Amino acid sequence: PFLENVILHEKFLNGTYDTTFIDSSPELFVFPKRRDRGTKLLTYLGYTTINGPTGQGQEKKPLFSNPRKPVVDQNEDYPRGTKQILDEEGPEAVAKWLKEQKEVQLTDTTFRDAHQSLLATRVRTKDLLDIAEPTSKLLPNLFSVEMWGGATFDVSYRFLRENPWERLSQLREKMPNVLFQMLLRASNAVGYKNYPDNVIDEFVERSAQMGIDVFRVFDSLNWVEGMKPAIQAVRKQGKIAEAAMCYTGDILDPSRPKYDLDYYLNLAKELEEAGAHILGIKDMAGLLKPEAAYQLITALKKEINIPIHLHTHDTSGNGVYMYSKAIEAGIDAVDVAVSTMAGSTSQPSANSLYYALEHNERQPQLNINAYDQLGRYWEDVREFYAPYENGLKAPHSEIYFHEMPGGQYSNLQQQAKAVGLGERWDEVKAMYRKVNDMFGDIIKVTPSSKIVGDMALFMVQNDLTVDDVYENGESLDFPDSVVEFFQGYIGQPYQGFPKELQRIILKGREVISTRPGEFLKPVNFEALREQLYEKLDRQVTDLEIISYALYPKVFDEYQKFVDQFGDVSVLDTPSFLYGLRLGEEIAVEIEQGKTLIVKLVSIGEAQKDGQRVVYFELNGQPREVLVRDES
Ligand code: 3PY
Ligand code: ZN
Repeated sequence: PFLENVILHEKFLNGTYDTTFIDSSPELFVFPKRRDRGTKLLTYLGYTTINGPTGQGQEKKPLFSNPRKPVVDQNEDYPRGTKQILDEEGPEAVAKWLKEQKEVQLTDTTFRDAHQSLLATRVRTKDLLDIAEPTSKLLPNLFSVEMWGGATFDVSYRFLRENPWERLSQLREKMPNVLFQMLLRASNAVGYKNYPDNVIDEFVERSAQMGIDVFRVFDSLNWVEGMKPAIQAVRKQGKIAEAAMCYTGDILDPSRPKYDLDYYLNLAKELEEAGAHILGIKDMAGLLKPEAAYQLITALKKEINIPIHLHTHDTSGNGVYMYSKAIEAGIDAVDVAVSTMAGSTSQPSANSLYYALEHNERQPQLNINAYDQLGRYWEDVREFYAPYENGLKAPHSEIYFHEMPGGQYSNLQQQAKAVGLGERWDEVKAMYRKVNDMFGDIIKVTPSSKIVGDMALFMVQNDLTVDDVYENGESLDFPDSVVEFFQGYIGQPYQGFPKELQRIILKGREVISTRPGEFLKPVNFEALREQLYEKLDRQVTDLEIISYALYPKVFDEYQKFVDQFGDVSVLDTPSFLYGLRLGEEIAVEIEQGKTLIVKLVSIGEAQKDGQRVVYFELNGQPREVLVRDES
C-alpha cells in the first residue's frame, strides 16, 4: 500500500515531489485497511432503513424532490472578495476596510448558526458543498460566511459521522473569495470545558491553516481573562480576531442594573485593548431590543475605534427591526441567513433586511435575485432534515423572560423529554430563569447556558423549589456541571459567585479564581500520537491528534463507526437519514470514478432476537445483511 500511496499521490503524479516528499507527506503512511466497503455501506443502509433517522422504529422514507439549484458557470473565475483583502493586506486592512464601508456588511450564517439553531446542527457537508460554489460566485459581496465552529465540530463526528476538518478544506476549495468565519468558545475551543492553553493554540493554528479567516471569540461568562489566550492565538496566525461580548438582560431596564450600558462600554474597551480587530456583539438569545441596540451602538461608536459586528437570533420576531436601529446607529456588519433558513431561533433573513433597507443609503449591495435562488435550494434541502426541526412555529417573545440562547432551546427541550419532563416544559423554562437569578444573573451561552439548563432540569425533576435548595442543599447531590461551575472551572462570573449558594453546592470542595488554562497540564501531543497509533494501528495526522485531544470519546466512537460502516459521508442525505424504499436503487460514488449501485430488494421478518435480514442488490449481485430492529 505504501507504493500505491506514493504513485497515486498528487505531487508524484504532477512531478512536484522533492527529497522531503516522504517526510513531509504523512498521508503516504495512511494505509486503508483492506475491507469490503460495499458490505459496510449495505449494513449502514440496512440499519437506517429499518430504524429511521432517530434510531427509533421504522420510518417510511419520504419522497423528496431534487433541490433546486442556481446554475453558475464553472469555468468562470470567482469574483474578488474580502478573502483577497486579508490574504494580500492582512487583518488590520480588513478591519479598516470594514469601517470605511457606507453600506452595512453581511455575514451569512446559513452554513453554521442557522442550522445549529433550526435543525440541531444536522446539515451534512454534502449539502453545503453542493451549494458552495454558487453561493461564493453569486454573493461575492458578503463580508464573511460563518461555516464552522460552535457545535458543528462535535456534531459532525458524533451524529453525522463526518470529519469536520474535511468539511473545512472541501468548502475552502469551492469558496476561495469570501472570508471564512468560525465561532470559537475561547478557552473552551469547540467544547464544553476549559482546555489547557496549548490545546487552544494548536487548535487555532490548525483551523487557520485549514482555512478559517475570522475567529469570533467569546467567553461564556464574558470573562476577558479567559479570552486573551484565544485572541492572541488568532493574532499569531495573522488572522482576524473578532472578540465578542455576549449580550444579556436589557441595558434600558432599571430593574436589571447588573448589565447596564457602562458594563458593555467597559467590556468593549477591554476587548479592544486585548487585541481585537473587530468587536462582536453576540446577542445569542435575541434579547437586544431595538431602542437598546440604538443606544448601545451609538455609545460604542464613540468609545472604540475598531469596527463592530452584530449577531442576533430572531426568536422574538423583532430581528429586522432591531437591525435597522443598529444600522441607523452605525453598526458596521450584521449576521443574517438566507430567507428559507432564517427567522425564529435562527438569524434574521438577509432577503427581508435587504428590502427593509430599500432607499436607505446603508442598504447592502447584493444580488437579491441570487439570494432568492439560493433560498429555493435551502427550502428543498431543509425538508431532508424535518425530524430535527425545533417545533417553534411562531415568534416567541417569551425569550425575553427565560433568556435561553437560540441554539439551546431545542436542545434543552430534547434533554427534558429524554428525562421524562416533556410534559413539564413550561415549568423547565420558568425554572431556567429562576436558576439564572439564583446563580447571580449570569451570562448564559455555551457552556454556562448548559449549566443553567442542567440545574433547571435537576430541580424540576426532583420537585425542588429555590427555597428547598437553600434549606436542604447540604443533602443534595448537584449535577457535576453545576459543581464545576461553582468551583470556577469555566471561569469567573462578573461580580463573582453568590457565596451562600456556592457554599451549599460545593460542600468544601476546592475553589479557584485563576484561569484554569494556567494550571491545566499542557497536553503532550506526541504521547497522544503514540496512543492513537496503537489504537488505530496506523499513522495518524496532526488534525486527528487535536480532534482526539478535544473530544477523546467522541473521536474514538467515530473511528469505531467508520471501521464498522465505512465512510457514510458519500451517501446522499435522504439515504443517509432514512435508508432506502423497497425497490429503490441509488448510485453511490465512493471515490472519484468508483460508483456502487445499491438496490433494496426486500426486508425479512423480525426474528426472535430482534434481528432482520435485509436483502439488497449490489452492482446487480444479490447481497444480504443482518440488522437489529430497535423498535
Ligand atoms: C455555540 O457556542 O455553539 C453558540 O452558538 C453559542 O451561541
Ligand atoms: Zn448565535
